[in-house]
Amino acid sequence: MQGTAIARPNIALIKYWGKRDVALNLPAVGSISITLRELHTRMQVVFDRMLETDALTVNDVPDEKMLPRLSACLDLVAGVDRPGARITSQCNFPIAAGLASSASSFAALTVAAAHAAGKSLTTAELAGLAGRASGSAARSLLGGFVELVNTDDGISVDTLCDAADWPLTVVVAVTETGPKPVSSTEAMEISRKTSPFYSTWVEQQPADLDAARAAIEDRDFQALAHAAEHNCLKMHSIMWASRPPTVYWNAATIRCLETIRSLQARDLGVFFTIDAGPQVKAVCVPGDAAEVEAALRATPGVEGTMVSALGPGAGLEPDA
Ligand code: 2P0
Repeated sequence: MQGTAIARPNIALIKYWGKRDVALNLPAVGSISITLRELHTRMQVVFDRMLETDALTVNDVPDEKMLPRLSACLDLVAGVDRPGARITSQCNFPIAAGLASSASSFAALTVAAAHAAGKSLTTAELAGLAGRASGSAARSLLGGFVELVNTDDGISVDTLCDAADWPLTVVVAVTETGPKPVSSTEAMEISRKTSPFYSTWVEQQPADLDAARAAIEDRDFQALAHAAEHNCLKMHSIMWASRPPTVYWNAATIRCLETIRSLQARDLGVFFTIDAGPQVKAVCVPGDAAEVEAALRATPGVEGTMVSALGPGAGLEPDA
Protein backbone atom coordinates (compact mmCIF):
# COMPACT_ATOMS: atom_id res chain seq x y z
CA MET A 1 0.00 0.00 0.00
CA GLN A 2 2.87 2.39 -0.59
CA GLY A 3 4.81 3.84 -3.48
CA THR A 4 7.67 6.28 -3.97
CA ALA A 5 8.44 8.05 -7.24
CA ILE A 6 10.76 10.76 -8.51
CA ALA A 7 9.85 13.23 -11.25
CA ARG A 8 11.62 16.25 -12.61
CA PRO A 9 10.28 19.61 -13.71
CA ASN A 10 9.97 20.36 -17.38
CA ILE A 11 10.37 23.66 -19.18
CA ALA A 12 7.98 24.30 -22.06
CA LEU A 13 9.58 25.58 -25.26
CA ILE A 14 6.19 25.77 -26.96
CA LYS A 15 3.86 26.69 -24.15
CA TYR A 16 0.59 25.46 -22.73
CA TRP A 17 -1.53 28.52 -21.97
CA GLY A 18 -5.32 28.32 -21.71
CA LYS A 19 -7.80 25.50 -21.17
CA ARG A 20 -10.42 24.04 -23.48
CA ASP A 21 -12.22 22.41 -20.55
CA VAL A 22 -11.74 23.85 -17.08
CA ALA A 23 -13.56 21.05 -15.21
CA LEU A 24 -11.45 18.33 -16.86
CA ASN A 25 -8.36 20.58 -16.92
CA LEU A 26 -7.78 19.97 -20.63
CA PRO A 27 -5.39 22.34 -22.41
CA ALA A 28 -6.53 24.47 -25.34
CA VAL A 29 -3.27 23.85 -27.19
CA GLY A 30 -0.54 21.24 -27.49
CA SER A 31 2.92 21.96 -26.08
CA ILE A 32 6.56 20.84 -26.32
CA SER A 33 8.91 20.73 -23.33
CA ILE A 34 12.29 19.56 -22.11
CA THR A 35 12.61 17.59 -18.89
CA LEU A 36 15.42 18.62 -16.54
CA ARG A 37 17.80 16.25 -14.75
CA GLU A 38 19.18 17.98 -11.68
CA LEU A 39 15.96 19.36 -10.18
CA HIS A 40 13.52 16.85 -8.75
CA THR A 41 10.57 16.08 -6.52
CA ARG A 42 10.39 12.81 -4.62
CA MET A 43 6.90 11.77 -3.49
CA GLN A 44 6.00 8.96 -1.17
CA VAL A 45 2.38 7.85 -0.80
CA VAL A 46 1.39 5.46 1.98
CA PHE A 47 -2.26 4.36 2.08
CA ASP A 48 -3.31 3.51 5.62
CA ARG A 49 -6.82 2.39 6.68
CA MET A 50 -6.12 3.80 10.16
CA LEU A 51 -5.84 7.36 8.78
CA GLU A 52 -9.09 9.32 8.82
CA THR A 53 -7.75 12.16 6.69
CA ASP A 54 -4.82 12.63 4.35
CA ALA A 55 -1.66 14.26 5.68
CA LEU A 56 1.07 16.01 3.72
CA THR A 57 4.58 17.15 4.55
CA VAL A 58 6.63 19.16 2.07
CA ASN A 59 10.35 19.23 2.83
CA ASP A 60 9.55 17.91 6.36
CA VAL A 61 7.02 20.69 7.13
CA PRO A 62 3.28 19.88 7.41
CA ASP A 63 1.40 21.58 4.54
CA GLU A 64 -2.38 22.06 4.65
CA LYS A 65 -2.57 24.47 1.71
CA MET A 66 -1.45 22.11 -1.05
CA LEU A 67 -3.25 19.09 0.45
CA PRO A 68 -6.71 19.41 -1.21
CA ARG A 69 -5.19 19.34 -4.73
CA LEU A 70 -3.05 16.32 -3.85
CA SER A 71 -5.99 14.52 -2.23
CA ALA A 72 -8.10 15.13 -5.35
CA CYS A 73 -5.33 13.62 -7.48
CA LEU A 74 -5.20 10.54 -5.21
CA ASP A 75 -9.00 10.19 -5.53
CA LEU A 76 -8.65 10.11 -9.32
CA VAL A 77 -5.81 7.57 -9.26
CA ALA A 78 -7.02 5.25 -6.46
CA GLY A 79 -10.77 5.97 -6.29
CA VAL A 80 -12.73 7.97 -3.74
CA ASP A 81 -13.16 4.93 -1.44
CA ARG A 82 -9.39 4.68 -0.99
CA PRO A 83 -7.79 4.67 2.47
CA GLY A 84 -6.32 7.85 3.94
CA ALA A 85 -2.85 8.70 2.70
CA ARG A 86 0.37 9.93 4.23
CA ILE A 87 2.09 11.97 1.52
CA THR A 88 5.71 12.96 1.90
CA SER A 89 7.19 15.36 -0.64
CA GLN A 90 10.84 16.37 -0.93
CA CYS A 91 11.70 19.02 -3.49
CA ASN A 92 15.25 20.26 -4.13
CA PHE A 93 14.27 23.61 -5.75
CA PRO A 94 11.96 26.59 -4.92
CA ILE A 95 8.25 25.75 -4.97
CA ALA A 96 5.60 27.85 -6.81
CA ALA A 97 8.06 30.32 -8.32
CA GLY A 98 7.70 29.50 -12.01
CA LEU A 99 9.99 26.49 -11.90
CA ALA A 100 7.30 23.93 -12.65
CA SER A 101 7.20 22.41 -9.17
CA SER A 102 3.58 21.40 -9.79
CA ALA A 103 4.65 19.45 -12.88
CA SER A 104 7.24 17.38 -11.03
CA SER A 105 5.02 17.06 -7.94
CA PHE A 106 1.94 15.76 -9.70
CA ALA A 107 3.88 13.50 -12.09
CA ALA A 108 5.64 11.91 -9.10
CA LEU A 109 2.41 11.75 -7.08
CA THR A 110 0.50 10.02 -9.90
CA VAL A 111 3.20 7.38 -10.41
CA ALA A 112 3.65 6.80 -6.67
CA ALA A 113 -0.10 6.62 -6.00
CA ALA A 114 -0.76 4.19 -8.87
CA HIS A 115 1.91 1.88 -7.45
CA ALA A 116 0.57 2.25 -3.90
CA ALA A 117 -2.93 1.38 -5.17
CA GLY A 118 -1.59 -1.70 -6.96
CA LYS A 119 -2.48 -0.35 -10.41
CA SER A 120 -0.37 -0.91 -13.46
CA LEU A 121 -1.20 1.97 -15.78
CA THR A 122 -0.03 2.87 -19.28
CA THR A 123 1.77 6.17 -19.97
CA ALA A 124 -1.42 7.43 -21.64
CA GLU A 125 -3.48 6.58 -18.55
CA LEU A 126 -0.91 8.21 -16.25
CA ALA A 127 -0.84 11.29 -18.51
CA GLY A 128 -4.62 11.63 -18.30
CA LEU A 129 -4.52 11.43 -14.51
CA ALA A 130 -1.48 13.71 -13.98
CA GLY A 131 -2.92 16.19 -16.49
CA ARG A 132 -6.17 16.45 -14.54
CA ALA A 133 -4.12 17.67 -11.55
CA SER A 134 -1.79 19.95 -13.49
CA GLY A 135 -1.63 20.29 -17.26
CA SER A 136 2.14 20.46 -17.43
CA ALA A 137 2.57 17.41 -15.13
CA ALA A 138 1.76 14.99 -17.93
CA ARG A 139 4.93 16.11 -19.76
CA SER A 140 7.13 15.29 -16.75
CA LEU A 141 6.21 11.61 -17.07
CA LEU A 142 8.67 11.41 -19.97
CA GLY A 143 12.28 12.50 -20.43
CA GLY A 144 14.15 14.55 -23.03
CA PHE A 145 12.02 16.48 -25.53
CA VAL A 146 8.33 15.77 -24.95
CA GLU A 147 5.22 16.71 -26.89
CA LEU A 148 1.80 16.90 -25.28
CA VAL A 149 -0.86 16.29 -27.93
CA ASN A 150 -4.54 17.13 -27.63
CA THR A 151 -6.66 14.11 -28.54
CA ASP A 152 -10.44 14.02 -29.14
CA ASP A 153 -11.23 13.16 -25.55
CA GLY A 154 -8.08 14.07 -23.64
CA ILE A 155 -4.31 14.31 -23.99
CA SER A 156 -1.38 12.07 -24.78
CA VAL A 157 2.38 12.53 -24.39
CA ASP A 158 5.22 11.36 -26.63
CA THR A 159 9.00 11.55 -26.54
CA LEU A 160 10.28 13.49 -29.56
CA CYS A 161 13.96 12.95 -28.78
CA ASP A 162 15.73 11.34 -25.81
CA ALA A 163 17.87 13.50 -23.53
CA ALA A 164 21.04 11.70 -24.65
CA ASP A 165 20.26 12.21 -28.35
CA TRP A 166 20.46 16.02 -28.18
CA PRO A 167 22.23 17.08 -25.01
CA LEU A 168 21.44 20.67 -24.07
CA THR A 169 22.02 22.53 -20.82
CA VAL A 170 19.51 24.76 -19.06
CA VAL A 171 20.65 27.64 -16.85
CA VAL A 172 17.88 29.00 -14.62
CA ALA A 173 18.42 32.58 -13.45
CA VAL A 174 16.43 33.02 -10.25
CA THR A 175 15.32 36.62 -9.88
CA GLU A 176 12.87 36.13 -6.99
CA THR A 177 12.23 33.16 -4.70
CA GLY A 178 8.81 34.02 -3.22
CA PRO A 179 5.57 32.45 -4.41
CA LYS A 180 3.97 34.06 -7.47
CA PRO A 181 1.15 36.61 -6.99
CA VAL A 182 -1.32 34.98 -9.41
CA SER A 183 -1.49 31.22 -10.03
CA SER A 184 -1.07 30.15 -13.63
CA THR A 185 -4.46 28.42 -13.51
CA GLU A 186 -6.11 31.75 -12.65
CA ALA A 187 -4.03 33.77 -15.09
CA MET A 188 -4.85 31.38 -17.94
CA GLU A 189 -8.57 31.90 -17.38
CA ILE A 190 -8.16 35.69 -17.27
CA SER A 191 -6.24 35.46 -20.56
CA ARG A 192 -8.87 33.25 -22.20
CA LYS A 193 -11.74 35.47 -21.14
CA THR A 194 -10.25 38.91 -21.69
CA SER A 195 -7.15 38.99 -23.87
CA PRO A 196 -7.70 40.25 -27.43
CA PHE A 197 -4.77 38.08 -28.53
CA TYR A 198 -5.97 34.77 -27.07
CA SER A 199 -7.80 33.43 -30.13
CA THR A 200 -4.82 34.21 -32.38
CA TRP A 201 -2.58 32.36 -29.93
CA VAL A 202 -4.72 29.21 -30.16
CA GLU A 203 -4.90 29.51 -33.99
CA GLN A 204 -1.13 29.91 -34.41
CA GLN A 205 -0.04 27.19 -31.96
CA PRO A 206 -0.04 24.31 -34.51
CA ALA A 207 2.46 26.24 -36.70
CA ASP A 208 4.72 26.89 -33.68
CA LEU A 209 4.53 23.21 -32.72
CA ASP A 210 5.42 22.19 -36.30
CA ALA A 211 8.42 24.54 -36.33
CA ALA A 212 9.74 23.27 -33.00
CA ARG A 213 9.15 19.61 -33.88
CA ALA A 214 11.07 20.05 -37.15
CA ALA A 215 13.91 21.87 -35.36
CA ILE A 216 14.19 19.05 -32.82
CA GLU A 217 14.10 16.41 -35.56
CA ASP A 218 16.93 18.26 -37.40
CA ARG A 219 18.81 19.15 -34.14
CA ASP A 220 18.70 22.73 -35.46
CA PHE A 221 19.47 24.94 -32.45
CA GLN A 222 18.85 28.27 -34.18
CA ALA A 223 15.47 27.16 -35.53
CA LEU A 224 14.46 25.92 -32.08
CA ALA A 225 15.65 29.21 -30.55
CA HIS A 226 13.49 31.25 -32.94
CA ALA A 227 10.40 29.10 -32.39
CA ALA A 228 10.76 29.02 -28.59
CA GLU A 229 11.53 32.73 -28.02
CA HIS A 230 8.66 33.77 -30.31
CA ASN A 231 6.21 31.43 -28.57
CA CYS A 232 7.30 32.61 -25.12
CA LEU A 233 6.95 36.30 -25.94
CA LYS A 234 3.58 35.65 -27.55
CA MET A 235 2.34 33.90 -24.39
CA HIS A 236 3.42 36.81 -22.18
CA SER A 237 1.91 39.33 -24.63
CA ILE A 238 -1.49 37.65 -24.17
CA MET A 239 -1.16 38.14 -20.42
CA TRP A 240 0.05 41.74 -20.65
CA ALA A 241 -3.00 42.57 -22.79
CA SER A 242 -5.53 40.86 -20.51
CA ARG A 243 -7.77 42.68 -18.02
CA PRO A 244 -6.50 42.78 -15.37
CA PRO A 245 -3.04 42.33 -16.87
CA THR A 246 -0.78 39.59 -15.56
CA VAL A 247 2.88 40.61 -15.53
CA TYR A 248 5.13 37.92 -14.08
CA TRP A 249 8.37 39.70 -15.02
CA ASN A 250 10.45 41.97 -12.82
CA ALA A 251 13.30 44.32 -13.70
CA ALA A 252 15.88 41.54 -13.40
CA THR A 253 13.87 39.37 -15.81
CA ILE A 254 14.37 42.02 -18.49
CA ARG A 255 18.04 42.48 -17.60
CA CYS A 256 18.51 38.74 -18.10
CA LEU A 257 16.97 39.02 -21.59
CA GLU A 258 19.46 41.80 -22.37
CA THR A 259 22.31 39.60 -21.12
CA ILE A 260 21.13 36.77 -23.38
CA ARG A 261 20.81 39.09 -26.39
CA SER A 262 24.42 40.24 -25.87
CA LEU A 263 25.62 36.61 -25.64
CA GLN A 264 23.73 35.81 -28.86
CA ALA A 265 25.41 38.80 -30.54
CA ARG A 266 28.73 37.07 -29.72
CA ASP A 267 27.41 33.87 -31.38
CA LEU A 268 26.97 31.85 -28.21
CA GLY A 269 24.41 29.05 -28.51
CA VAL A 270 21.73 30.24 -26.12
CA PHE A 271 18.05 31.23 -26.11
CA PHE A 272 15.59 32.22 -23.39
CA THR A 273 12.21 31.13 -22.21
CA ILE A 274 10.09 32.40 -19.29
CA ASP A 275 7.13 30.69 -17.64
CA ALA A 276 4.50 31.83 -15.13
CA GLY A 277 7.06 33.49 -12.92
CA PRO A 278 9.97 35.93 -13.07
CA GLN A 279 12.77 33.38 -13.58
CA VAL A 280 14.60 33.26 -16.90
CA LYS A 281 15.54 29.89 -18.33
CA ALA A 282 18.45 29.97 -20.74
CA VAL A 283 18.68 26.91 -22.97
CA CYS A 284 22.28 26.46 -24.10
CA VAL A 285 24.59 24.40 -26.21
CA PRO A 286 26.52 22.54 -23.44
CA GLY A 287 29.91 24.03 -24.41
CA ASP A 288 28.57 27.57 -23.91
CA ALA A 289 26.70 26.92 -20.65
CA ALA A 290 29.52 27.98 -18.27
CA GLU A 291 29.81 31.38 -19.95
CA VAL A 292 26.02 31.83 -20.02
CA GLU A 293 25.81 30.91 -16.32
CA ALA A 294 28.56 33.39 -15.36
CA ALA A 295 26.92 36.19 -17.37
CA LEU A 296 23.48 35.57 -15.87
CA ARG A 297 24.90 35.27 -12.33
CA ALA A 298 26.59 38.66 -12.82
CA THR A 299 23.35 40.28 -14.06
CA PRO A 300 22.03 42.78 -11.46
CA GLY A 301 19.01 41.42 -9.59
CA VAL A 302 19.82 37.76 -10.17
CA GLU A 303 19.73 36.00 -6.80
CA GLY A 304 21.26 32.76 -7.99
CA THR A 305 21.46 30.27 -10.81
CA MET A 306 20.74 26.58 -11.25
CA VAL A 307 22.24 24.51 -14.02
CA SER A 308 20.75 21.32 -15.36
CA ALA A 309 21.19 18.89 -18.18
CA LEU A 310 18.17 17.26 -19.78
CA GLY A 311 16.98 14.21 -17.92
CA PRO A 312 14.69 11.21 -17.72
CA GLY A 313 10.98 10.88 -17.10
CA ALA A 314 9.23 9.95 -13.87
CA GLY A 315 10.03 6.64 -12.27
CA LEU A 316 9.41 4.51 -9.22
CA GLU A 317 12.00 4.39 -6.46
CA PRO A 318 12.59 1.53 -4.06
CA ASP A 319 10.32 1.92 -1.01
CA ALA A 320 12.13 3.55 1.90
C1 2P0 B 1 3.83 25.47 -19.64
N1 2P0 B 1 2.83 26.81 -17.83
O1 2P0 B 1 3.58 25.02 -20.76
C2 2P0 B 1 3.11 26.73 -19.23
C3 2P0 B 1 3.89 27.94 -19.54
C4 2P0 B 1 3.19 28.07 -17.28
C5 2P0 B 1 3.66 28.88 -18.42
O2 2P0 B 1 1.94 24.80 -17.73
O3 2P0 B 1 -3.68 25.03 -14.46
O4 2P0 B 1 0.63 24.60 -13.31
O5 2P0 B 1 -2.43 23.28 -13.16
O6 2P0 B 1 -2.96 22.91 -15.57
O7 2P0 B 1 0.40 22.89 -15.17
C6 2P0 B 1 1.80 26.00 -15.75
O8 2P0 B 1 0.62 25.38 -15.67
O9 2P0 B 1 -1.35 24.65 -14.86
C7 2P0 B 1 2.19 25.84 -17.17
P1 2P0 B 1 -2.67 23.92 -14.50
P2 2P0 B 1 0.15 24.25 -14.67
O10 2P0 B 1 4.70 24.96 -18.89
